[in-house]
Amino acid sequence: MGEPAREDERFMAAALRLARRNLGLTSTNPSVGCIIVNKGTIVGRAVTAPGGRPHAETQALAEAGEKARGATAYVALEPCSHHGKTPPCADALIASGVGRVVVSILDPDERVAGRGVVMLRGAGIDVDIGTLHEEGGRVLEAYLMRQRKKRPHVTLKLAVSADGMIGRRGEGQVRISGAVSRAQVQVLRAETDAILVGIGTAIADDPELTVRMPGLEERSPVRIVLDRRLDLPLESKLVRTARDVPLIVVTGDAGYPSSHEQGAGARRADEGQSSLPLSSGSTREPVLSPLAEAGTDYDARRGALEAAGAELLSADTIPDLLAALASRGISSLLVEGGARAARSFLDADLVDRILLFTGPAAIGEGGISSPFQRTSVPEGFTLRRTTRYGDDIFEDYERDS
Ligand code: AOF
Ligand code: ZN
Repeated sequence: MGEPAREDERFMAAALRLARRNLGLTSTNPSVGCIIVNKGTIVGRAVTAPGGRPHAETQALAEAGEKARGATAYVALEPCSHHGKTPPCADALIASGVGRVVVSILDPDERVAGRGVVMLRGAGIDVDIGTLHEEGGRVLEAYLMRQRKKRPHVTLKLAVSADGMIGRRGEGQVRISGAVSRAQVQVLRAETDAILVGIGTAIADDPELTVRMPGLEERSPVRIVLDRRLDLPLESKLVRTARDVPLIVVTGDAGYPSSHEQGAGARRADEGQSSLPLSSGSTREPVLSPLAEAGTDYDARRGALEAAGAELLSADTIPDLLAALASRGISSLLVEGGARAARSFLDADLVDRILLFTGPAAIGEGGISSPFQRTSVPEGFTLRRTTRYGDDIFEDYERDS
């Protein structure tokens, strides 16, 4: 007989690994993993299905069938107790005859909030709560943030050159990080509900912000551009793909306080260039020019963007924007650049995690300064992990709670 606690952790770790698999696919539902174990053997395993239903438990129980009787169910999140779009998982667990349920995290959804556990215990099932709760809290962090704070969990991603720059003035994308980092960013995007950039970056880089990795293509998150004046060009890749992958254009002051007082060129120089890694190290001019420069007035620009499939969203502050995104079920947001967008979120104290990629080369003259670099990460963040991706140093910082 192994130690029961150890065994619980081992199976819960497996349930959490399963949960990770569908991160970014189940919104507005959390991605939950469930493992059913009978006498030390896994007889059922499942993760919340893409789109959020069916829930994990019902699928895992279906696989286990009769073998669920007397078994232990390991679930990342407390089984639901409500009649939502599907019947309660707590009822399904009771009906299956499982003898014990091990839960990592209690569900803060007000329809559940402990009732799942009460139902299970009421039916004579042993319930243990809190196994690997730290890890469980990380896997479910986006869902928990939206439930508890009514805003998405915000990750800021920055790629910074050895001399602390995120790009070069007047240029499109400049190579900062290498191929391994680029692949990591694709995985990150696939796990995220939405990606955000500022208009300067959208114009300077003309990014598509989709996931382009074999097997992950269908996981492209919602793209969001902070664009107070509606400068996003109709010929940009973002607009041209707006019918296939949702695009939200944010107007109002959240789309940059003060940016309207500056000329487009000044804004571009100040905030242009995302930290997006690039296809070539070439020096080229920004690929696009702002829509306003075409002489179209605001209402016409608005109409044209909407006709192209973009959705316009007005928000006056970053907190307002985040609340609006949360109310549409967006639980995780990846801020990808540029410097001004990064600063807006940092100034609002609304960054939960910072992923910093530091490349080996210097940008030199004409560089656009990063809001911070390895030696000057804002206070209130703790380094959780550091590793090398090729020649890049990768650091993962978490906000102190
Ligand atoms: C579970 N197992 O795999 C998931 C759960 O809209 P509904 O009916 O699908 O309910 C959504 C809620 O269900 C969600 O807010 C959360 O409380 C729970 N998610 N619960 O038992 C699962 N994904
Ligand atoms: Zn459920």
